[in-house]
Amino acid sequence: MQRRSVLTLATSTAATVGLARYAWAQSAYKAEYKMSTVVPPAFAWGKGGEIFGNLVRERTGGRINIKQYPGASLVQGDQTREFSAMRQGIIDVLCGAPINWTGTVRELGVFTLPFLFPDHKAWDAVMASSVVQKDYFDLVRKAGAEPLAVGETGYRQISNSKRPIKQPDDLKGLKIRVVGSPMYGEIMSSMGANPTFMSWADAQPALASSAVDAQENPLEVFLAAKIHTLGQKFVTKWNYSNDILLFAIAAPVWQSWTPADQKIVREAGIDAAAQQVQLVRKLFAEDVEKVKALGVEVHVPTPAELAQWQISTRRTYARWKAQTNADMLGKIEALVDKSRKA
Ligand code: X2X
Repeated sequence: MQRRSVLTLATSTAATVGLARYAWAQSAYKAEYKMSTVVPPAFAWGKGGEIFGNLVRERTGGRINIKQYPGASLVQGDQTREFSAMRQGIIDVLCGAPINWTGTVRELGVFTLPFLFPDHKAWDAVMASSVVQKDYFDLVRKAGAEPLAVGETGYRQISNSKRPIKQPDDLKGLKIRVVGSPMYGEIMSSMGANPTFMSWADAQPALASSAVDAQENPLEVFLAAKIHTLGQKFVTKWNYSNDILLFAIAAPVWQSWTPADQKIVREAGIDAAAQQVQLVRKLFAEDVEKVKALGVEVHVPTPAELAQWQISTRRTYARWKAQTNADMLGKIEALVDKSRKA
């Protein structure tokens, strides 16, 4: 009898501890998880964030409520501070272009080197590689976030208010707004342009007031933000850089969720990323016609012109390959080569 009651006591104590842990886990859930995106859902990128938040909310029955803060408003519009703000607990969920975070973790910009991906076939071959994904995801984990999935920011194209840009010399003397990595600045200055770093929030007034002559962004961004109304009359679709769109959760937040919820969130990230990539590709296929319809002159470079651009960025490429992650880039280059021959 005595033995039995000791056992009962032990069992009920274990149950209480278990329950307490469960209750703790539940109460550790926040009422709202803050997600930063640079642009709102009218852009494919912001839409990807919106889709993700909605899927998580639906599939967890509202247990995990992700709220989107577009305009990088959690960091007062300074998108280059997103990653460090995530580390400080100001941002819980990232849905962004790692190029913006290279000031915090340089290697995260490994996909953005000039003319690395000649086309979507190459881009897909690299992103489908479990080896590259593991390398990259390990890097993100080491930096303090749990990576979920990879979408696509989109091929970045150059626009300006002065003249058609068909060869590197045409960039001479142009004041161009760039963001993210100093690498973008180097690419531009190596061709004789004058790069100025500024956030997306500051870029639009700077274009409107002609403080800068040029900018570079995916054409779906050009269209959604109506950049043609800011005096940008010439576009060159040179496909020089195409970053991923990383869906990731701040490590302490990720650890506060039950394994079952982690699974739901990861799957939601993968589904949202797939939908976002589809949307970006659809917009990419239509962009030249849409931009032309606004009265903007669009130049699509010939293969010979593209080769010239590539040559002019070779030194910058080599420098940044060495400075980011030469090992991972070697693997990426091999996959790109293979996709060209396939
Ligand atoms: O600011 C930009 O140019 C944008 C929206 O493309 C990025 O955040 C990299």
